[in-house]
Amino acid sequence: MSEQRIAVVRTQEPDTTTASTTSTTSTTGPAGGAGIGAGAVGGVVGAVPDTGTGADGGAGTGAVAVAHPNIALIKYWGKRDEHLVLPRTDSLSMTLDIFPTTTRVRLAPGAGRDVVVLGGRPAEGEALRRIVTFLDLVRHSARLPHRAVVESHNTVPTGAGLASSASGFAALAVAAARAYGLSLTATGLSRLARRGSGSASRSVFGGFAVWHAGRPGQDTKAADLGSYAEPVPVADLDPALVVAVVDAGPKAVSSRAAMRRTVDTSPLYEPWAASSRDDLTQMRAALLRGDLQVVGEIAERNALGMHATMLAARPAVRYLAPATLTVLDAVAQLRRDGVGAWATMDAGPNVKVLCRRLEADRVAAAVREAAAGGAVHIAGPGPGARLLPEGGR
Ligand code: 2P0
Repeated sequence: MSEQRIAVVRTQEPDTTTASTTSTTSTTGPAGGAGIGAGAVGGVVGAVPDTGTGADGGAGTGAVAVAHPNIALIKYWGKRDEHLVLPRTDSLSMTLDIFPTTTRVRLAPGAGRDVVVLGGRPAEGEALRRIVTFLDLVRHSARLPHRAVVESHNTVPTGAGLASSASGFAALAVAAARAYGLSLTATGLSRLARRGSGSASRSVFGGFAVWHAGRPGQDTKAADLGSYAEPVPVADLDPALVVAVVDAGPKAVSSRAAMRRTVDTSPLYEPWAASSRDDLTQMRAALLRGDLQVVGEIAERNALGMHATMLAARPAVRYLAPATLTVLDAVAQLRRDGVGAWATMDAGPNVKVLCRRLEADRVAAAVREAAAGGAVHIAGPGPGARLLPEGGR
């Protein structure tokens, strides 16, 4: 396993398997009575409760990190452990160079609760609960009780099946680890990000990454240690992903709920999981020899198979919309015209088309016409999650 170092040098991997998943603090409302409503974006630093310990609340207790979303070419769909976020199968993705998430974490010693501001608005409900639970895990690992102020700016349409939770929890993991003084390797950060959202484990790395499911049936600690992402060796591919946003609205069923229902009720789930393991082996070989056509063909069949498992769930989960199928028709036409283009879809109706960088403009034009008014973006392989200088953007 390659132990790349991103944030800080490892001393010892903290045990992140035993933290409680429920916060004992209130997770609603502004911290310490300091308002975070009006003017919260620029004013979030000012919203840190007055603890009398200075603006940073202590030495070295703030950090900013940036991370990019990733798109899976071999999908993660189904968990074997909900608490540890352990998947049933390995998955493989490309991190994008668009839609970054920037997250600042500042410790707030003395504050009674965490303050979380997403895109300038106080987080609430499930989004807030997941972030506070994640911070509880970091606090437990770091043996530091302090609450935090989290400010995050996401440039990807949230909840649209465009992997906003991947960039979000990867950036949060890197920033929170530094703010709380956790000394983790890139592998350790990947494991930590996984606990926030499975796909975030892959966004810790740039380019292509594989997320290992790890071996089932192990004790908790061994199972946690065995599931992380790492970079995948690839030949010179010069790939692009053309992202067609046919609907940027929030999805009706969360991916978390949809994958649970699929595993529990779909008769097609186990056959897909078995074929996905073969797909991964074949795709790794194709990436190594630079065969984009085979990579694309495997990615498309893997994604369609994943959607088939959902359609067979009881009740069915259907993310694919009429506009999705129109874009799929355009992709098929591109292939008939001799252009290498292969589609993949996640937990939403949007389509990502894998192609050669040199042909991305042509693919984008065809997809734009089919997407009828939807935004189209061209992405290349992007960087892994990283710390920014304090105050940096
Ligand atoms: C993926 N997706 O591999 C797959 C394909 C959606 C379809 O990872 O429950 O938000 O937080 O671990 O990571 C979306 O699921 O789920 C996802 P949780 P996550 O990209």
